[in-house]
Amino acid sequence: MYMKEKILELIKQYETIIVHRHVRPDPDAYGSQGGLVEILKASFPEKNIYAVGKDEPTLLYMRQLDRIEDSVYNGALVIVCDTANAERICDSRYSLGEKLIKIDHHPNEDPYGDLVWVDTTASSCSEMIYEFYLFGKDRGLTINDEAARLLFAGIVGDTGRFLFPSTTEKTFAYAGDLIHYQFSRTELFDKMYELEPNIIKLQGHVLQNFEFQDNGVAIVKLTKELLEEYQAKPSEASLLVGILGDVKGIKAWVFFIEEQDQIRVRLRSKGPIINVVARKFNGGGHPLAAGASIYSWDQTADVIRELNKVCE
Ligand SMILES: [Mn+2]
Repeated sequence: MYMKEKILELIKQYETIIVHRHVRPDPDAYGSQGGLVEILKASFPEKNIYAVGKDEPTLLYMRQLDRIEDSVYNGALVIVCDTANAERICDSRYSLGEKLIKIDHHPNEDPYGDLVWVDTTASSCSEMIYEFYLFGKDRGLTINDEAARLLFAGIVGDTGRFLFPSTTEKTFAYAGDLIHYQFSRTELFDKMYELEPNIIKLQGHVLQNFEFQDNGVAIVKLTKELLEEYQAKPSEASLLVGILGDVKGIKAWVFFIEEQDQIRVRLRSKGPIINVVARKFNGGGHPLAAGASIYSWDQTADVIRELNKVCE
């Protein structure tokens, strides 16, 4: 409670507030960032409030980002949503502001910022932003339909449509609140889960070809050549990582997705803690959903060995 109060006090003190989120954004990154910006704009129309970062083509339905000059950071308050480590903050200018706030639900490995509000029991950062609104609604905070749409999308995204164990009674209660606002859930769900025909076909390839070991570990390797064959971008291939969760007997799995200059390692688990594996390869994330990068196909054997260790 105390931290939310301090954050609200700081927000009230600043005329310019710039909100960031992580690189390779997902709906929760956009949702928490955009939801917070909409709440602050509705609450403090006299302030200058911006959402910044690189556009993600697959998430344009969520929000347009603001383009701002470096000088806007002079004397500004910067808030970063949904980002565990400072290196993962999209737009490195976050450090140009006067004060920095971190709001996140990942393990607090890098407590950057003057104020740090981390709640690892929250399903999503969007859930935290709604909680922040609930805290502040009698202290000057207002919400609008667009904020509700963005926060709902963030919660839906990070909980896998309320399927993951991170989904709590509070998550459902907040989602229940949010659907009272005016936005089309059908339209939102269509945008969130529609896939291009070529990506559906790539999904078929993954389902036909994943390697399944006796110990419940599954492995998928998507080379540059294969992605070219399906005309799929690495970011699109990443959208498929969750599909192996339905395999009977699966414990944990890894997707290796080749990009221009690296191979992205995307780890998922139904129990074994796999962010420890990600950390061994300069990555990180949640206990059951994490990522890292390697630089040659030879290294995949090292990742698989570490993944097997945590699944023993
Ligand atoms: Mn998140």
